[in-house]
Amino acid sequence: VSVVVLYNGPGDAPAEIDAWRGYLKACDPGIDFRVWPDTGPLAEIDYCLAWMSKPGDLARYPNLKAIFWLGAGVDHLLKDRELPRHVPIVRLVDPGLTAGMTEYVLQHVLRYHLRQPEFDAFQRQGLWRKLDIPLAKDRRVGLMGLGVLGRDAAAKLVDLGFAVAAWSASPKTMADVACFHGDEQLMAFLGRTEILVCLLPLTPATAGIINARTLAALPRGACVINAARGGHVVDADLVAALDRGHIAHATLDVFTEEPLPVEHAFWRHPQITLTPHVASQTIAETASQVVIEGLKAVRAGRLPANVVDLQKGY
Ligand code: NDP
Ligand code: OXD
Repeated sequence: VSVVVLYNGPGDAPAEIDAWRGYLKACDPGIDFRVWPDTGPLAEIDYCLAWMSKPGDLARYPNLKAIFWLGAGVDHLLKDRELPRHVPIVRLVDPGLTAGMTEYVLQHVLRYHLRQPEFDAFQRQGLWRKLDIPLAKDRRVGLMGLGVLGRDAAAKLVDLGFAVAAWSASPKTMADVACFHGDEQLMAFLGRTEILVCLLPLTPATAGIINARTLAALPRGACVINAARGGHVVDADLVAALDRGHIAHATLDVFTEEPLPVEHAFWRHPQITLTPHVASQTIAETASQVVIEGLKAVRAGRLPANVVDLQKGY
């Protein structure tokens, strides 16, 4: 019997908790599933499935064997000063999560490619006005981050015929994608990018990466889609770039403070499209299968896939 605690943050929907219990027990009836804070004796807990856990909480389980983080980005987790670093910390790499993000990226890239914000503005003015729309091969999309999510989005954008580039930390190759890497190639990558999509992890190296300097490096009229973390964007710099028309439009799913405070300028900015951190969501149906595979690996004495590199911070 393995004792698993689901720590999905207070206020989580009971239906979702039931779904996790159901899927995990269907795969492994031996799992003793407990829901935080009703953990029972802390020494009995073998594994934690966690999202937005309370700092310090994961350090309380003396016999913990692994942490399964129920999200792809571990920036919140790594802020926990008492995080037990001796156990494998597995981030979520899940086909359902990847598919959701690719849908979001495609939706917003297509919307910009097809100039929908301009048609929306014409509609509000009662204007019947046509605009030229280039072939996809002449639309330059740039992905910051060519990891699990960036690669899938890039592949689907290539399928649609877009001129795709990507920027990563280390050198990469991908068919039909112009690959850039490292600080020294960032400006060249931005200079050729009309629609910028951020899918980076939030680390000290990427915090504030969408700022006055990098926005100015994009061609005039570029659009920005941030589906990674709010901390990637310097909010005031983005608003300034939108106000002077250098950036035409931005789609933002994530914010430095969530929920986004009511008084924040982003809410009412006419060139901003906002979603409440839903670009992709963890769904028990697919995520539970990934967790089960990880549990099997740890029990068999193997290192599970997608262990977070604590040195790199993602
Ligand atoms: P991965 O770790 O698979 O990929 C990260 C990519 O970013 C890699 O290509 C990596 O480069 C690159 N990168 C990291 N640091 C730098 C740097 N300093 N300079 C240039 N490139 C860098 O992550 P995922 O694709 O799984 O997820 C990306 C992020 O998406 C998550 O961290 C999370 O914050 C966000 N996310 C948001 C969701 C939402 O609903 N809004 C849902 C899911 C995820 P290299 O390959 O060389 O290491
Ligand atoms: C994630 C997220 O990191 O949902 O998975 O933001």
